[in-house]
Amino acid sequence: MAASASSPLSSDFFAGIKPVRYAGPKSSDPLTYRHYDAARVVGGRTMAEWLRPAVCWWHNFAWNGVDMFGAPTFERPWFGDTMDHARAKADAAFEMFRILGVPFFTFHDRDVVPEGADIAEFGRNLAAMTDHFAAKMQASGVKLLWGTANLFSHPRYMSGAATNPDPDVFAHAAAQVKNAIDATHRLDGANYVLWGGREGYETLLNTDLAREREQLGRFLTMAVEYKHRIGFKGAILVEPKPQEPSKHQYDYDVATVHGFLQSFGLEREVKVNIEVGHAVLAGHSFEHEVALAASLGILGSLDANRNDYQSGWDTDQFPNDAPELVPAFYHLIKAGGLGTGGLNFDSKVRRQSIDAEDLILGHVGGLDTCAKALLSAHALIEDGAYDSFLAHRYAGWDDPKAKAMLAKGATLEGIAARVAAERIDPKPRSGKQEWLENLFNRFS
Ligand code: XLS
Ligand code: NI
Ligand code: NI
Repeated sequence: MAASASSPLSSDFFAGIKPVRYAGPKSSDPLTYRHYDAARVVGGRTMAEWLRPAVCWWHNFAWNGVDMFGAPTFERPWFGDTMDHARAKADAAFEMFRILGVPFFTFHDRDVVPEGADIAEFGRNLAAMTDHFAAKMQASGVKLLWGTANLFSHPRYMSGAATNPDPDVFAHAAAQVKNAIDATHRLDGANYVLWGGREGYETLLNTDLAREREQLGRFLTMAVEYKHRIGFKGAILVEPKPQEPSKHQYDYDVATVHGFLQSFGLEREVKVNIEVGHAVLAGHSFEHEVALAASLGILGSLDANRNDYQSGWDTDQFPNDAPELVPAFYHLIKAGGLGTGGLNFDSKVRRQSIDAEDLILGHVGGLDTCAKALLSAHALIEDGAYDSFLAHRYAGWDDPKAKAMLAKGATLEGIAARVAAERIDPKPRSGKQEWLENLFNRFS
């Protein structure tokens, strides 16, 4: 089949690297999984079903190791902006998926094809590459966790995409998102993501907040309407982030996104893709964002990459600290899993990590870290002490008089009368933080 033919630029980039297998916690071979055992059943589901891990296109195959002070450090045979390069990139990507044994991938339109001369050519390139991917997905069994559009790299988007003061930029972004949803739909993607990197401001002095918010709400509504019109079954996800690259983004954190969705009547249509590093940038913990999204019914998917705590920006590193992830995985399991979502490694190797093997090692470590956190959180739940602590702490609310205070018709004066009649005088009770921290440590 022509569409799946390899590019003449294809290489043996990963030559000599064998498929990564599960070898158990005692393994000292760095190219084996010590905790991620895809088929192992934990709490009624396989590890692969809980985690639904995905490799991202941009950091692994498009990023070249550049930073603000230095030139690219990576040499990859597929670097270049032609369709032949794009096909060589796809060959390398699917080879990496095979080595890692991961079931999913994610991509931006711009990661996978050249933009060409105009949006029409960009659309044609993307449609052609979509056919190419479809054949490779069919042959490998690898699936698409989500697709998205890059509405932040090109200079036309420097003042925003949907929130741009220029309506022609809004229109261009709409056309690009339409094409990216089409590609995601054609590939049977489980979700479609919108991350608003430029949807915010650099200075409030040049910004009409009210207008930009309306534009973004309208844009998101049209994306949801389009999804239904074409019969795309995946979830639409917004990825919260407080700042970077813009100084302030409208999708600041889970709570902000939920309020935004409610203003436009989209809270049952759109969920969130929560990124570990973004949660930290927003001044929260990852578990806070996961727990809040689950409680609001908008937990969609996760980007598992962490930040370096000393740097203060989105460093997109592979997760490497399992105990730190246990509280978030507790909430994930309690929520019944991620549904159509998964665990995307929106992570990149450091710019000194120039070997093919480094790409594999990063994912092996990241996946093992998440698998270990899953096992710990599951053991914590099985033990039961934590859940019974929580139940006990709020047990007073099971009392009918307590429930009545929250029911419609309850009034402050009615409650005040009861407090007087029953001489209510609550005594402080310990919050037991140290006991809880020690308990979590026992399972980490
Ligand atoms: C950037 C975001 C981005 C999204 C996809 O910080 O994490 O990579 O995941 O556009
Ligand atoms: Ni990010
Ligand atoms: Ni991300």
